[in-house]
Amino acid sequence: NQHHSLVLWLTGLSGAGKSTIAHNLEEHLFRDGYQVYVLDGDNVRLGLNQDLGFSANDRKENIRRVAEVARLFVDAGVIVLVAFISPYSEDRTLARNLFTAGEFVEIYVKCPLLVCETRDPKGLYQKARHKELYQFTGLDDAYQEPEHPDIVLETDKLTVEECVEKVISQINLEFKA
Ligand code: GGZ
Repeated sequence: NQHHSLVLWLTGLSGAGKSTIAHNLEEHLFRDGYQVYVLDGDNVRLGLNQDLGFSANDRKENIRRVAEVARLFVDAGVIVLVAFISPYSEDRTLARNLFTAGEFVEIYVKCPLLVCETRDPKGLYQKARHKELYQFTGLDDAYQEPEHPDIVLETDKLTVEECVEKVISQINLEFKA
């Protein structure tokens, strides 16, 4: 009961709620006494990955580096919450392969494109629709749905709190295993 480090890998469309859920989970786990850290676009794309854009190759490299950083955090004994679109199945598989089976939990933050587009918190979908932004995931770039996610969170049906509870109950089971 002492090796609690793992990766909670959140994947889903822009606006699905990955970062919000990750930060709420972080708070919950921190209060429970766990060492926890969130990796997302805000702290990785602005620094380590500032040389990368949104071409297929850049997204691939983005996810590869994020997975390697997550690996380091797990080695350091931290629960790492990873919140990137991570749209390509192949790249999520490469990420998963850096970890043992119990260390990697794939969480599909599932929300219909139309709902994400309606939320549009940063106005990016609108920009993409107006051709001011290209290769936007879900519009003119692919999002390959996870086929066997460990956890699915339907954010158009559940509150943030319900999503957090669902994850906590699932990973508690893994801790006891
Ligand atoms: C998708 C884009 C794009 C394009 C900028 N496609 O909702 P956000 O704003 O805060 O999150 C999105 C973020 C996606 O970066 P990721 O590193 O998660 O993507 S990937 O895993 O595919 O590498 C969005 C913003 O960056 N954004 N342009 N063209 N999202």
